[in-house]
Amino acid sequence: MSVEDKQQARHKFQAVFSKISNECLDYLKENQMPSEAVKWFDDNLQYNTPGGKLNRGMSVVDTYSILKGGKISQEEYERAAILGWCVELLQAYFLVADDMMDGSITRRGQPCWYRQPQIGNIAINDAFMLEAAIYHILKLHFKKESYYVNLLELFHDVTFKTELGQLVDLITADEEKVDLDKFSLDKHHYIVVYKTAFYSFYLPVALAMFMSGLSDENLHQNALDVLIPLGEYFQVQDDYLDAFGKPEQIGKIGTDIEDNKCSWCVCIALQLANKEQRKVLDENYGRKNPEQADRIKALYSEMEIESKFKSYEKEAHDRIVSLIEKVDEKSGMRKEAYYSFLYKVFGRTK
Ligand code: GPP
Ligand code: MG
Ligand code: MG
Ligand code: MG
Repeated sequence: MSVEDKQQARHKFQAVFSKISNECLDYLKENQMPSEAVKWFDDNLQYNTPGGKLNRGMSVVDTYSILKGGKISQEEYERAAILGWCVELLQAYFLVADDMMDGSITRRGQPCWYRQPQIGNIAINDAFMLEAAIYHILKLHFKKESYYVNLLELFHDVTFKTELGQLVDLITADEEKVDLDKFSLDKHHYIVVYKTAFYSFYLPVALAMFMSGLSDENLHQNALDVLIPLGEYFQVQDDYLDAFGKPEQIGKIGTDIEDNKCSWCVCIALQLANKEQRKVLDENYGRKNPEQADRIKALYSEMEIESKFKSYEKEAHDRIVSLIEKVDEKSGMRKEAYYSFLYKVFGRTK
């Protein structure tokens, strides 16, 4: 797809957001909310929902279109896009809350929502409202569909799984007492599969599958077999970019080292460290002091974590391609649906 085509696809998708955000605001008006509350929710929706890469949301449309053989009507486009925006609302809900829990500074190139003047802890309620908007929109547009309960169960289950991952992420990152023995690649695997892979990769594809009548459990299990490894790879990239990406490019300032996170980078460093390097890790990781975080970054360079990441990336790419190649297209699933996802994330720099 050319840059112009991509831009156009983004605009078309964004147009659907105006419609669903207005439907959410109408609900507040029907409930006689004071105008300043309607404005507050509008600002919350606009600030937190449409400004990201939109990969997750647009993947619902792309996958649905691939499953339907490439041609879909305007009406079908709109319905798939509405489900896509529900994924983006879920993402917005998670990010508003995650930034508070991680004490982050910026997101998508602007201050995190909770850091805006006048917002602070109200952001907790704002996050809940972004989540509630999902179910309001699903009811408005999908209540009559035979797969409505499947959609509801899917959103609920994926949300619960993400929260499990977030819990392990948080309790493995004790900020009072740094104990690097708690970290391992196995622990990391669990955290990233749960906190990221289900909602970012399985959810968009599963929504498109339900919408196109593919609800067989085995088929969904097959989708998980490809999409969970893809999601794991995506979160390893996120961990890598947290330490090595430029804030102007990734739109956020990394906090994993200061937050004592069980990141892929520190897990690899721990595996390879000699005695002195381990000492540097023990004495500097997980501290709020920027000089200590810089010491860890210098150690990562010395230990060539960047080149370890490049090798991991190649290995993960080849492994995922071989998983995709195993897909049985007679089942109704299409390899192209997975490849389009892989191309969106492979080698990303933001
Ligand atoms: C990404 O973690 C995971 C999430 C955003 C899920 C949060 C889940 C909740 C239940 C709130 P991250 O902290 O590495 O993301 P980022 O680097 O974008 O802050
Ligand atoms: Mg975070
Ligand atoms: Mg986090
Ligand atoms: Mg991160």
